Amino acid sequence: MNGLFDALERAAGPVTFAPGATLLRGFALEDAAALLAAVDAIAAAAPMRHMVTPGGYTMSVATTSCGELGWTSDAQGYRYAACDPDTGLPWPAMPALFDTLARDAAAQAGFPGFQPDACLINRYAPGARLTLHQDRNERDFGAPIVSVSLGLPATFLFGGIKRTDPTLKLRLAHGDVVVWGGPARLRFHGVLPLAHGTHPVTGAYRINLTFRKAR
Ligand code: MD3
Ligand code: FE
Repeated sequence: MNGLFDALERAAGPVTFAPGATLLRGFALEDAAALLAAVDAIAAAAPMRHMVTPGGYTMSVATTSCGELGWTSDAQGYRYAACDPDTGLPWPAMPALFDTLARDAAAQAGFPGFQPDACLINRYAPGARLTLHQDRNERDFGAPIVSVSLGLPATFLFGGIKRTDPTLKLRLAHGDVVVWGGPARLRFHGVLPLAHGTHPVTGAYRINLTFRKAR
């Protein structure tokens, strides 16, 4: 029933649905298999783990990173670090395909010259969620964040500048890319608990890549 709508949306190219927030439906579809193979290689060197928040909660989402910097969380707080605290090693390098895809998407959304130095990789199993939060550990809020969704679909919550502002729901599916910059950069956002399902490429998971300029 949504097939035609999706097709039209695809043909129309980038859709800016809020100031600074642009959806590129299916932008990563052709690269999906290569992206997922790269995620497997990264996770072999820097295993997916459930980080503990400064408040003492273990996250339901499993994470790893690649690039010059990786995102970490522990009792001391959230931060970006050059080494993986679990292995003591530098995070795996950002694959050229990741960098190219993120730059191209950002440019299409009106952010030419985006140079990500970190890619946070989130893995959701059914039931995993991300409560409403802001991304403010990066130094330069002038740079956008580019997100790539792979595997099982999720309902994304897009809020306002205050935690209590109303939220808009956005269905993000395999291959969808969203660029969040300018006035959207500091808006609250989250992901509802992932529904059970099986995706032909990722099985029982959703994988989300977020490209950031952390320093
Ligand atoms: C809107 N990840 O890792 S990606 C995160 O699907 C995170 O795994 C979610 O939020 C996920 O921090 C959402 C979409 C996203 C990422 C960053 C944003 C939306 C954003 C920053 C500002 C506004
Ligand atoms: Fe976030």
